Amino acid sequence: MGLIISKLGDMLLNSFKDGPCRILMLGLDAAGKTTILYKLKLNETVTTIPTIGFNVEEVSPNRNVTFTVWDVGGQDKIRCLWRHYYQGTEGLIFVVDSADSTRFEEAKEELFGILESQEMTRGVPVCVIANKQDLPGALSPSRLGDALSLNKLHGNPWHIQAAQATTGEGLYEAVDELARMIKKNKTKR
Ligand code: G3D
Ligand code: MG
Repeated sequence: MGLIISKLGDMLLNSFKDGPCRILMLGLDAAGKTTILYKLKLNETVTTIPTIGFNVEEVSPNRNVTFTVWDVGGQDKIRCLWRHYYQGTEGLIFVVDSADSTRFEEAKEELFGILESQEMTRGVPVCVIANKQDLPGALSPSRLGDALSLNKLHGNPWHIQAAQATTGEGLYEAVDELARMIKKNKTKR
């Protein structure tokens, strides 16, 4: 596991060496976002920006990349605050608890709402993390992708990655795939 973690650090440095890159990592509360930040060894630089009812975690593992993280879902009153953070987003990581079928619909609505909002970068690449694969009843990435209707994401390149944030499994692949999609997107423009 030590190897995986150190590879992750190297990969984060390598994948984003082409210039500043702004990544949002979003998902419903308890999906596993904070655990992922810690596994990526980003914990040492986590700054929490508390606003009324809205906690934003922001980390910069190196000069070129910023991860901005918050919980989505439910809080209609504070949605207007999200817009500011959408601007300039080059990649979206959307984390889902693959074992919590009671919240797939909510997760799907949030994901599509985020991508459709005015301030979000058109065609931003999306990596969905199908987290908590260790839990009984966890959906496989392909079945979770169906539950989230990812096939309806016509304007965005997307990928869904199986992961277990508690061990770090799948996180390397997720970030690597996102970096690949971002790079491809940049050369297209
Ligand atoms: P959030 O930041 O998206 O709200 P957290 O989510 O990272 O705080 O995680 C919520 C809970 O899910 C935590 O448990 C965390 O340990 C657990 N979790 C995260 N990833 C996994 C995983 O891959 N498998 C399992 N089984 N659990 C996971 P607690 O008990 O601390 O609330
Ligand atoms: Mg959290």
